[in-house]
Amino acid sequence: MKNKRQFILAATLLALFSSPLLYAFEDCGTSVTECKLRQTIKALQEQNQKLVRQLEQMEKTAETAALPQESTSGFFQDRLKDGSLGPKMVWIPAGTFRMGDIQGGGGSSEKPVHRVSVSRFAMGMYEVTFAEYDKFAQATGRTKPSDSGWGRGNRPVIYVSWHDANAYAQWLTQQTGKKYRLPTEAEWEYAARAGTTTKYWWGNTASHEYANYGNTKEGKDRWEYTAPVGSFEPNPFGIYDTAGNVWEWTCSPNTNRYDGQEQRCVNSASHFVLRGGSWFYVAWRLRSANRLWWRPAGRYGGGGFRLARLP
Ligand SMILES: [Ca+2]
Ligand SMILES: [Ca+2]
Repeated sequence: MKNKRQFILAATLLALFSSPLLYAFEDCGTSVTECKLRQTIKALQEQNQKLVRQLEQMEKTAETAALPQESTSGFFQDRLKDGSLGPKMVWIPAGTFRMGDIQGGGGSSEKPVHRVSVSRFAMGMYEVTFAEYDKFAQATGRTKPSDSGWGRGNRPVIYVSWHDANAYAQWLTQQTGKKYRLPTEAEWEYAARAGTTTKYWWGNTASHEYANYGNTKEGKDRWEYTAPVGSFEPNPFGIYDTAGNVWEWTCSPNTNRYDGQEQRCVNSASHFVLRGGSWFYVAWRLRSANRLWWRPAGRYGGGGFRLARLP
């Protein structure tokens, strides 16, 4: 009973001190002690609110600083240790898709067509460029790869082995604190299809209006060799040059037929899969389902890569 009385007293006092009415009569003067007590409580409440607001602001600032540089056009860039920005990355939503030779006419390694679920991840908006790779080579004392005289800067890096691509991903991971790696084959095809089931993301007919291939110039394709990245339209996910320009290394080992390895990243294999065709290859190789495989040490004028980044 005593506890109950104390509880009611405390609740009454709390209600009284919280009441805005009370403060309207603050200078009532009935009791100096009571008035001072009220004033102290009011001051403490105001101080408390001020601290809460300060804390909220500090949390907001900390969150903003930790966030990667987001842009309104759908990409983000993580910061490197020197304050500069990493490659432009695009979030790819989680989903399920049909992987493989949906339209027919593909190679035996593109079969069977099967359903694959992919978790949310980010994919490079472009193939990794010479500018990006050269920065890494410079910082780590690696030999800069040849550009065959076709130009560096925003052209896709070429003559990079699977090991080179992985070293770059590891360096970027260490620089940004975010996990970068090559995409698995499944992630690559899911990102390249961007919800489409056609041979190419733009339809079933090959076209130089959408990609650089065939070692020839035609229409919008004004390049015999590599084209600067982003010279054509992006696919529905907002990523460029999945079809053509340079082949892109994946972290999945080659298999004669799909057996689940296409959803895995491995550290070593006799051959790794590359995707997307290149400036040199025929249109058949640019199909979203097509697969090519090279030795991990192979460096070619048509071989580059694109990075994935985990959330
Ligand atoms: Ca061309
Ligand atoms: Ca490509």
